Amino acid sequence: DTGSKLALFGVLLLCAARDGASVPQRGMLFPRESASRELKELSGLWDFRADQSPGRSLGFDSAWYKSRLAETGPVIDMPVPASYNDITQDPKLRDFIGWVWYDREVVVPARWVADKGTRVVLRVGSAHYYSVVWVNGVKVMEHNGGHLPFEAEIGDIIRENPQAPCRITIAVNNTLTLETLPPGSIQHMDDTSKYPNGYFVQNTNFDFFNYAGIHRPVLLYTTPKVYVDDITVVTDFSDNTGLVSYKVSVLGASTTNVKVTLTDKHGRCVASSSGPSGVLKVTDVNLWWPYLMHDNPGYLYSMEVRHHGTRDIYTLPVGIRTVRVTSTQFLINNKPFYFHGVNKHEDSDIRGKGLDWPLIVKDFNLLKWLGANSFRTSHYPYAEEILQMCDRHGIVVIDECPGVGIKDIRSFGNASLAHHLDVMDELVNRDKNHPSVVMWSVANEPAAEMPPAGFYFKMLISHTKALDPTRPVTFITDSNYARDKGAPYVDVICVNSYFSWYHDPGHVEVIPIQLTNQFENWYGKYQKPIIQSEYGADVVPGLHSDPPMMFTEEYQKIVLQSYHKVFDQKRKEYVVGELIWNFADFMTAQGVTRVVGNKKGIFSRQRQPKAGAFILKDRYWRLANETGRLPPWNKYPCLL
Ligand code: BDP
Repeated sequence: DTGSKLALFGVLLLCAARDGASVPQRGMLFPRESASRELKELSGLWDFRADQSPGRSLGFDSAWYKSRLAETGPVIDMPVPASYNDITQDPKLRDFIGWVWYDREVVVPARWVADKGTRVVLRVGSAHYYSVVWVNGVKVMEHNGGHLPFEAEIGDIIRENPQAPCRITIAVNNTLTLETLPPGSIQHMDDTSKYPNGYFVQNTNFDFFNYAGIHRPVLLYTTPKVYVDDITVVTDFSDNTGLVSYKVSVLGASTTNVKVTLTDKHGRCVASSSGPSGVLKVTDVNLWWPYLMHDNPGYLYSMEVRHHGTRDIYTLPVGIRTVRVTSTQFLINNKPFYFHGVNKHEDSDIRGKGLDWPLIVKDFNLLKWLGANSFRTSHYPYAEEILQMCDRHGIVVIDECPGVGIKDIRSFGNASLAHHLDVMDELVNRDKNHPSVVMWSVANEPAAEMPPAGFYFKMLISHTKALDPTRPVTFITDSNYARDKGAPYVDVICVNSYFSWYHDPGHVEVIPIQLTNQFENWYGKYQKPIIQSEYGADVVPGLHSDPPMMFTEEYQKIVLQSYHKVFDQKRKEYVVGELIWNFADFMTAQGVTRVVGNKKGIFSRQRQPKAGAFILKDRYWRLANETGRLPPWNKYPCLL
């Protein structure tokens, strides 16, 4: 009915109006304990309720944030972090659209409350997609967009009533509009001969399940009142000397009385400096190298930043390396780097997109087993915990923002562009210091042939380059090279193609000619290095046929092998990488082309290898042997 339709739009408008009111983000250093900083994780069970009212606005109308959720209606247990969709048996919750509410009480250590010189910060690692947060019924922040963290200082609120437990309420709305990232649209079905009253669906243009909820850890941490708010490092080297240019911003006082010390893996001080900016010189530097490119990949120094007045201490891991692109090469530390890697998703059974340490560690073990040296964070920023693993293990990252499924011309308007620029600000701000991140990807397969795309990508890419002049920028294309309006602005051309799958299905014999032409056309037009950023084929594990047929293990194998032959010719010229689609099977919306999700994984969703995984493993180790350094065998017993 019109009433509920209007109400839902009301809620969406509420979102839009709130956008401008978002808390400005300053530094977003990953929360770490130190002698001056404490941390309290709020992972575990929260109370939860989906607002099932027709307009989804009952929670706001009845001010559910004013008391415990359990006092205003029924609640269920909800784990944090996790997507809520697959946690219950209720199909309404799996496909829910609108506001869901979480709350829990927290015991705040008495000394945090007593000491007015302590800042208490509430941080949400990420929530999909629009969040409003209250502490003891007082709104403390809002955030537009999933995949990235947001935080607010809550010390004053908890000090108002030091005896009471601290109640945290988080309302999260997963609605996607033409102006969100990723974009989407709500469609109302008015034909009552076909649909129930007030029926609506969420349309999207991306190929993964629209999981929602609080996906990354929520925590409280403390800093002194005067504190290190942000650190930016840019690294370089000349001969044997590493150079770390740093900038520190201190908030809470005008003084920037800081001391910076760099120590090596053994805790030995290798350089130090005073003041808010400077250059640290490291003699006999250990550069940060990718996995399989060096005997000692992922070397990290520790940069301790100490504020004298309040003794605030923050320690940042620092990898010293350079990235540069020529017309035919991607260079790390001035040496040609070839991406032999994967595309991933944050996705698994039951927890959906929720951060899960066993899964993360398993995936890194699989990457190493495979001989993969890189991945792309298709199609959104991954948890910072994952990037930290990449830094430590030397896994190279193409860091992608959530600009996926930009297909509607209305999503190229000013409001969309402004939000997209904000998201790039947040992403670069969060990830700028990770040595593993070597390139920014501003979008995946946008409708780059549409007239507004030229202006849109020019703005977006130049903005990103201004934010970070040290890294190349790309966007991932699938469109015809001649019509692509964004390609002139990128540093590296990243192309997705599915020859013999979406085009000429079943005909692997077309791959050599079509793939060769793809590369020659793009290179001929732009003279920039090219990465095959996606290719692959679906496999239902256990299906076999010879001659190979689509969806069997044999078909995935022959598609991969046919692509590889062309890669081997073109990597001698200007192809600088190949990333399989996809590392593992993943959940998607339901549809006639998806059999319980996308099955292009070389591993199943449960991380068991398909035949294609062994093809890739042989190839990647061979490539590693040609282009880099195999690790000493005894260091990797799993490879024996
Ligand atoms: C590509 C998309 C990716 C899809 C893939 C596919 O970038 O998100 O999952 O196609 O269809 O075009 O498997």
